[in-house]
Amino acid sequence: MAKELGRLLLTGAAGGLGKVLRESLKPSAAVLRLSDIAGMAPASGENEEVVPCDLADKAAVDALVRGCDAIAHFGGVSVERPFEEVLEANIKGTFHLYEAARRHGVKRVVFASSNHVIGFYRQDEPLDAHVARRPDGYYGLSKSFGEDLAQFYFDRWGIETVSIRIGSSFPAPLNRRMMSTWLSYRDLTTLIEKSLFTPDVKHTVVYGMSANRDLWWDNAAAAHLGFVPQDGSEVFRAQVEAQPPVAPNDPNAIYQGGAFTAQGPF
Ligand code: NAI
Ligand code: 15L
Repeated sequence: MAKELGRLLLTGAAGGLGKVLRESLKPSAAVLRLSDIAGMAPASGENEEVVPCDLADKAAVDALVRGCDAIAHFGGVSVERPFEEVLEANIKGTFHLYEAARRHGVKRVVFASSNHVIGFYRQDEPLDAHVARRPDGYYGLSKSFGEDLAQFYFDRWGIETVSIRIGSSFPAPLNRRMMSTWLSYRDLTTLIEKSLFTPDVKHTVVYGMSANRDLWWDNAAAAHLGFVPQDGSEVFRAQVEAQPPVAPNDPNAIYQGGAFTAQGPF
């Protein structure tokens, strides 16, 4: 049983991961405040609050954060999109969230960063959490900005963040690349719990991946979180390798960020 916060804000609650976390993070807080710009199922019982909000609206985000003890920030544009869309939801939106955290004394954020902050590294280059970032698009740039915001708000205001560079979190890996990047929902939930409740995390960067066979990322710098993944992509290998082979010049076979490295211009 995880420790319990008073009120935990989950942004992106209507999204693919948000719907999963709405259930799996229940034991982490007395009240889960669920927010998204998209429609959400109504609150069920006293342990949930549903608060629609556009992250681009600074005043609305300020009101959203008031009264919360910690934030799991999963809302925003989650794929490569035109810069103007990414700017509003991810760059301004994450700034609004940290400003509200500062104003209302929130001391812990879990930030859903992404492997696309390092997407232009090749798949044969092993990385740790300290490598220079190589974002693979506007989306990756926005997550890189989010990690810098997290560091700044720790250095200036003492707000602690765990930035989780999530690989590919889906029920199963969808292609060969995701055999390396896959993160099960169970392992994602454990990693968020560790990120919420480990003392003294400062700004920690951790790669969000399960115990897959062929890993590109080294989490030694985040060992203090005590995250030990329980799942692995190997059980899906036969079904993934039944797919047609990927051409050697396909970005999915070359770069850690896969197809994201070749999207746009819009
Ligand atoms: P998703 O696209 O299903 O969910 C994102 C949610 O954010 C959506 O419900 C959307 O309505 C909401 N949103 C978008 N713009 C908003 C705005 N202006 N104001 C408020 N809410 C807004 O994405 P998913 O897969 O659930 O990912 C959740 C988070 O995790 C995202 O931040 C994504 O970048 C990150 N992530 C996910 C990965 C994955 O494999 N699922 C991998 C790496 C990062
Ligand atoms: C991400 O950052 C996306 O949000 C998700 O939809 C996946 O595409 C994932 O990265 C990935 O790289 O597989």
